[in-house]
Amino acid sequence: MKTSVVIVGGGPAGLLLSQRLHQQGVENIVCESQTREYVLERIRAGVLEWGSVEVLRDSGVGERMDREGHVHDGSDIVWAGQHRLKMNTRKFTDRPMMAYGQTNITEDLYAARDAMGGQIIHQAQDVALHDLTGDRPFVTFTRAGAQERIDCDFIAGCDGFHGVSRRSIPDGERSEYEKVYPFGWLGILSETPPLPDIIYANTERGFALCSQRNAMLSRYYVQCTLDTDINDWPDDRFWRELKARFPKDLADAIVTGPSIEKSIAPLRSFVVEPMAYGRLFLAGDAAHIVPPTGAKGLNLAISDVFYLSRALCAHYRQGNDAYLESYSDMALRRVWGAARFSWWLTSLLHRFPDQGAFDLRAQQQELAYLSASESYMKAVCEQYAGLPFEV
Ligand code: RFL
Ligand code: PHB
Repeated sequence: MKTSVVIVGGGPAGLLLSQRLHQQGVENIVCESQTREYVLERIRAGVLEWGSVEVLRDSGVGERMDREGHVHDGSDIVWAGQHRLKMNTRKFTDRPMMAYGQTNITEDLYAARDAMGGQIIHQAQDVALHDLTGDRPFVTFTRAGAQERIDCDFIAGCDGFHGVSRRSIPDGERSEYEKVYPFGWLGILSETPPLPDIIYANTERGFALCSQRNAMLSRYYVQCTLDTDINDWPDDRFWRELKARFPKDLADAIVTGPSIEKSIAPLRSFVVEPMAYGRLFLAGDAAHIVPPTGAKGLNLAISDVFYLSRALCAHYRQGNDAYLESYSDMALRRVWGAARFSWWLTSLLHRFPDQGAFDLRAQQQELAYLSASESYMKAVCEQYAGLPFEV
């Protein structure tokens, strides 16, 4: 086979890139190792920055999001069992946020790709990238036992943290920056009405979060230790622990019910530099992981794709490679902004095993200062709302 761009990975980053390139007449093939059903079953992100909302609309996948997504003014933080503050992005940055699930976005992208006749290969095994620094790179894989090959001009590595693309950059040519946190999030999805707001909690029992997908679908998380066994957490234990981490009025308002999904996510920060090597360009979780506290992972995948699609379209439509050449630097500036913010919010809201009395007081003081200082809150909201895209 032959195409202009092979996109490795059919998660949100790969599908959105495929859609945006196709809209501009740039041929591409998506090569995904799993089945479509598997990709659609992953329950992940739920909070979109307004910049992401606009990119999704511009990509022709905004219709259901605008109908079903919940536009809100930002998220709340409760702490010390009583104080409540709002990261009011609408007030401080003029930009609201949107609650709309990653599962829905992925469904919308698949529907849009199908409608345009996009080519997506599923269950591609042993995907390998070749000749990345030559003029004619290619991708090989096996499908149903047969070896296949796609020749192309460029390869987009959108295959997530465990994918093959990042590892195809030789060891000596890449730098990796990593921080692993000594806890995870135990999350559940339940078909119950959510609280009206997204609320993060810093409590002595550990972090917790009330979030939402739609009027009858709620998402909740509690901080857990890394050795937590999900089998030790039947629903009633989860609900008890969640409610114990919120002030009484909020705990009483949480509507409980059977969980329809339950999983544990360890927390990690990770960035690879550069995000390009020869004719390979990385986007999304393939290049960086942020702890979910800042709600930035999917938003970064979308901003990477915005930059990369613009760069590839400028190459094909105007013969201009300036954006391709600056892709890695430009994407990394935004990535580090979000990586720093996600690390900071994680540090502010969680209990760490080695946290001493001094650290705890400093954490509480920072929350008190955030409650008291409009200028500090404005700086936080600018980052929670999402830094602007570079022109
Ligand atoms: P994905 O979604 O991991 O998709 C990568 C795809 O590549 C495929 N793949 C391969 N294909 C071919 N060959 C190979 N060798 C391959 N290896 C892998 C995989 O099957 C998969 O389909 O990465 P992508 O597209 O970059 O998207 C990134 C987002 O999924 C991720 O950043 C977010 O989910 C992170 N995240 C959140 N982000 C937000 O912006 N807001 C949030 O509120 C938010 N909440 C979250 C989150 C992530 C979480 N977890 C589970 C880590 C909450 C949680 C709990
Ligand atoms: C979610 O709804 O899954 C969610 C919301 C906010 C976050 C992380 C995850 O910071």
